Order: sequence, then structure tokens, then C-alpha cells
Amino acid sequence: MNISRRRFGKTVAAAAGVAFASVSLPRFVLAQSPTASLLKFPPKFLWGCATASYQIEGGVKEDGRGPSVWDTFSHTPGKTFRGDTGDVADDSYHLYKEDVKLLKDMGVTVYRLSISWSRIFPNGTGQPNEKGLAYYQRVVDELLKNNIAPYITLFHWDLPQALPGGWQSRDTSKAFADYAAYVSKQLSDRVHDFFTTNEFVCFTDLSYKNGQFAPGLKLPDKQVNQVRHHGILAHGLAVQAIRANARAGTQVGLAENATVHVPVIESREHIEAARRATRERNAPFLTAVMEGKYTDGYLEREGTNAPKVEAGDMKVIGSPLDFVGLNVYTPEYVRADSSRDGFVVVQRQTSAPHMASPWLYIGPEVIYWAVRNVSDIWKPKALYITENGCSADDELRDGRVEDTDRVMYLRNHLTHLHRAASEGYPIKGYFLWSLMDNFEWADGYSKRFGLHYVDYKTQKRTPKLSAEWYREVIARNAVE
Ligand code: GBH
Repeated sequence: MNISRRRFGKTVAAAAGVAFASVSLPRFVLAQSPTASLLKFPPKFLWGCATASYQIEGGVKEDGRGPSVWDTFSHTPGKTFRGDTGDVADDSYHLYKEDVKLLKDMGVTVYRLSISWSRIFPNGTGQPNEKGLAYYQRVVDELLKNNIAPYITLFHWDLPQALPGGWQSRDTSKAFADYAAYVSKQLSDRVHDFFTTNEFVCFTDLSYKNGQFAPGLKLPDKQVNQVRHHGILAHGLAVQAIRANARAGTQVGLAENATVHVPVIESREHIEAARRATRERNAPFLTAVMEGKYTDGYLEREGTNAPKVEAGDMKVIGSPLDFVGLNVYTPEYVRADSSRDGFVVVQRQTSAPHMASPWLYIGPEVIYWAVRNVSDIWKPKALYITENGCSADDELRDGRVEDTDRVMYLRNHLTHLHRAASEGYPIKGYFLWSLMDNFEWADGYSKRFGLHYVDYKTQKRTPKLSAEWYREVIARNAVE
């Protein structure tokens, strides 16, 4: 029994080679051994990939699409890396069949894509554009034909430019609900699962406070808090609109990059501190959505800058969800502390490792704590990891991309996700970000997150080593 897994695998492979010399067996069969300590996921665990409309589609002027704030922003000098725009991106507007094939080749059974609001309503409101909807019907049908279930995000930051004031206006929340009602009514015969919004902090704070994302404003706190409020209100109104308009049984949730707090040591006090931090540091977003109220701490901290809340808003915001989707990339470490908050966020050492994006610090246990903190605090019925993945300095050499660093990142995250599943947390599936390299917002095309390498001159997609690796994870329903 002292035989190592690797050696045992080799022995099996050699034996199989003799027995089935003319048969080519998938490598995972050869590698399997009775003693292998594969970390098996639950039987119906869903393996997927994620993308977003503006990051992959291109075709920005096709079939009546109206401009979004990201068209305007990316065409404004100085806003994105080298002035990159999503005008063409991965040209998935035309190449979607090829992209579905990439999914199919990996054995993926669920795909999270987003809809460009301004393809459906070029002005944000008013008359729907049937040609825009028809594109998504084609994509959905192609997915279904390949036995891949579409999970649709209704808003992944490409807000119609025509909406006056954008998220500064409460009318935008209402417009979003109307759009959600229309799309879910049209598509719920074929689409069972919807996410309302993607990552509140990115289309509120980063867009209206830091100016890093479209529309690139730098507003004072009071106005930013109002923008945040309109964001979560839009989510809540959309949940209600979907329930009222979609086919019965349609499942609704959101995709949120809650700040994930990892206890510095797994002891009772630090675990408790991470839980408190999770509630308080996500107060304007996930906490408000899960609890239907702003925490006392948030209201106290913001004082006169607190958002203006109309009667009934918080109830709408807290509309019950079928699942919570978590986009998980990087941890914040927290320890217990005697302050009133009961926690303190630990400063990173300069030696902390990160992936190609400087913000993407590596701490794979983040995915376990994301699931555990959210589950322990709010007990959602079900959870998905709606995004996880990383940038790497991928280079095509002799037709290959050997992204062993990405495989390292993914393998370690899945190991920790397995822990969450095996402890019984209701984690249903995992969407890897991303299917292919794409327009990485302000970073333009300088950062690659894909399992497939995209040559932006030719639009050729090449599976990276990580795509091959993911295919084996899916085939085994396990990580090694
Ligand atoms: C997600 O955002 C998005 O949903 C997805 O569209 C995106 O492509 C993917 O992750 C990868 O980034 O430059 O130091 O100021 C993740 C949240 C918010 C993380 C913006 C990076 C910028 C940090 N991102 N943030 S910095």
C-alpha cells in the first residue's frame, strides 16, 4: 500500500497499454487507480464556464443595438488600456456556434452568458428590438442542441447609454425591471435560470466613485450611496418582475462578488470575526439583499450620506432568492479584535503572490470561505460559484499555451471548493471565468482570463492546457 498514486497510475497505464494496444483510452481512465485520492464532487454537480456580453460579442452596431456606457467609455481617450474597445472583442456575435463547440468539447453542461440590454432595448426603455432578442434565441437554441443549459445574467455592466443619469436615476431601476420582465417572458420557455445583476460594487463604486469603469464618474459619497441603492433596488424589482412574467419554476438569483473574508487561523474567534466582517463589509450590497435592510453599522458610518430609501424599497430589495451566485477571486484576511467591530482586516505582506492582474492575490481557501460565510450567515437555499479564474501571461508557442500557473490556481481553488461541498454546504455548480480570452474592461485585451487563447487578429481560438485539464475535471467529476 506504499505505492504512490503516480506510480500506480503508470502501472495501470502500462497494463492497459498491453491489453488494449489498439484502443485509445481517455487519459483519465488510465490515470485512475483504486487508491487514488480523487476529490469527488457530488453526483449532480454542474460544471460550466462564464462570459459577459460586452466582453465577447463585438457586433456593437449590428441589428439595431443601441450604445452602452461601455461603448462611450472605451471610445473616450485614456479610459482603457491602449484605447481598447469592445467593438469586435471575440466576435462571438457571429462566432457563437464555434464558442458553443468549445464548451461542448470540454464537456461543460452549463454556461453563464449575459444579455446586452441595449440590444433588446436600444434606448434602455420603450419598444423592444426583436432582432436583438433573436440573437439570444439563436445562442440559447445552439446551447440546448448541445445539451448545455444556459444561465442568463441580465446585467453585466453594459448599461444603455440612453438612460438619463444612468444609475444615478431611480428610473433606471424601474427600466431594468421592465427589461427583465420582457426577457424572462420571452426566454423562460428555454432558460430555467436567471441572474439579475453582476457585481454591484463594479457598476456602482468603480463606475460612479472611482471613475475606473463606465461611465467614469467621481461623485461624492452621498450620491454614490444613492447609486448603490438604485443598483440593489434594480435587482429586487427584477426578481419580482421575473417571478411575475417568467414561466413557473424559473429560478432567480444574482451574481455577486461579495468581499470574502478568510479567518487568519481557523479558530472560533477568528471564524466569528470573518463572519462579522462579511456582514458589515458587504452591508450596502449582499447583506442588504439577504436581509432586506441596511445594517445599523452602515447607516451609522454613512450618517447624513446614507441613501434615501422610499417606503417598500427594502422589502423589494430583500425579495427571496432561489440561489446566490458568488464570483470569487481573491481573499481578505481577517482576525478577531477587541474593537467594536470585533474584527480587523489584516494588511497583505508585499510578498503575497498574485496572478497577472496585480489585484488578483492568490489564496485558494477564499472559495471555501465564500461558500461557508454566506451559508452560515444567511443560509441560502442554493449557491453557485458564478465566476472563478485568473489572468496569466499566456503565450502561444508552437501552437500551444502551457498555462501551468492557471492550472495551479484552478486546481487549488477546486480543492477548497470540494471541501465546502463535502461539508454539506448547498453548492450546486461552478462557472469558470472564462471560456476564452476577452475584453477585460479597463485592462482592454492586455489581460487574458480564458481557457481558450484568442488571437484577436484572426479570431482563432486555441484551447490552453487549462482547457484540457478542465475537461478531465469534468469527466471525472473530481479534482486530483
Ligand atoms: C469580474 O470582476 C467580472 O465579473 C468579469 O467581468 C471580469 O472579467 C472578471 O472578474 C476578471 O476581472 O484594477 O486594482 O483597481 C472581478 C472584480 C473588479 C476585480 C475590479 C478587479 C479592479 C481592481 N474586479 N477590480 S484594480
